[in-house]
Amino acid sequence: MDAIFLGTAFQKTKSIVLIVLLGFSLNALIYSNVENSDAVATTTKKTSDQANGPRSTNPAPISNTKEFTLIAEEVTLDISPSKKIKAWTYNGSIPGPTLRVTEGDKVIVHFINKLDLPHTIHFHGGHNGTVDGVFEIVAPNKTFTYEFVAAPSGALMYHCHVMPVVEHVRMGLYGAFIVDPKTPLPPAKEYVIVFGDYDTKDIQTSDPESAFYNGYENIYYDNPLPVYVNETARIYMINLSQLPAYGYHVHGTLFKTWVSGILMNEPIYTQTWAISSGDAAIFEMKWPWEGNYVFHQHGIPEDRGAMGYFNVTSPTPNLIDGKDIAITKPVSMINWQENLTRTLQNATAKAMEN
Ligand SMILES: [Cu+2]
Repeated sequence: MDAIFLGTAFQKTKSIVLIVLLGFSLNALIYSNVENSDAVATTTKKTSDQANGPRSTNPAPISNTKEFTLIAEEVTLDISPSKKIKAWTYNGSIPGPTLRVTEGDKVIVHFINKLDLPHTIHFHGGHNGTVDGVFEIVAPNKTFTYEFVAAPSGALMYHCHVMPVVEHVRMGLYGAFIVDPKTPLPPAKEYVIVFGDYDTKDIQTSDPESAFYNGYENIYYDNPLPVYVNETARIYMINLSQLPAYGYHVHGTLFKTWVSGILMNEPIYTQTWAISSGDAAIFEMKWPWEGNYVFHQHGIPEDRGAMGYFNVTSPTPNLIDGKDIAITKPVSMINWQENLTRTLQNATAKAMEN
């Protein structure tokens, strides 16, 4: 009996060892694919074509090099009509500039740290550990160059990763990193919304007094986002607040959501979609009626500045496709948004104050 029992136990142990070994090899296989950005790019293209349905017939852009310079600098800027704050910024605004590339591009980011403390740039998405922006601390007045191949396609982000990270991010060191798929998405009017927060008394509080889109309280309530009737609005939404996940809600329509902002995911229809800090989503929506359609982070943040609306109007006959309206060509509103943020924030550089 004992011998039989021992034999059975041995067989069972052998099976468990085999299963564990198989699990490890599978993990290793998956992990090595994720680590290899070329593999991610290949996988993404294959699945994103399947996931997003009809595409425009524009030829795929050839991969190339996209080079950026981000300068960490201290400025004084407005985050509401009554709140002027000292901010740490990339290139003088909260958020920093939206970096937009195409999947497969070689991305080169020159970082110059003009602040009095060490800082970094940590990108979300695929890259090797030598350019992760965590352990490669950049001292004051030093520079660092980040270089990697952009993947996967979707709404990603960048931010400082020096501890205490809550303070470094909340002070303003963050921005959107958009990776377009090699096969362009269908035409849409495109907006980038980076959700952030701030507190004038306690920079590390979990209950901040201000919550805002693109660095200014109620920015799109006072300056609504224009969209035409039946024109698709596409929102790249990125959460770099320090708040728990609140739902992004839009009035008058359901919207398509790409979970985590990753285009290889199949989109789903949602009425509200919660995004945690450090995560993102891509939304697409349209309205068959004129009107003002509110969007907000449902709950506490909407009363602290995270409220805006879409102003939907009927197109007039003289509109230019690709400039005013997205019929066969996309319309990017990102420059308009960045100019609006800069105008409202009215930043003053540290050196100029003295
Ligand atoms: Cu920092």
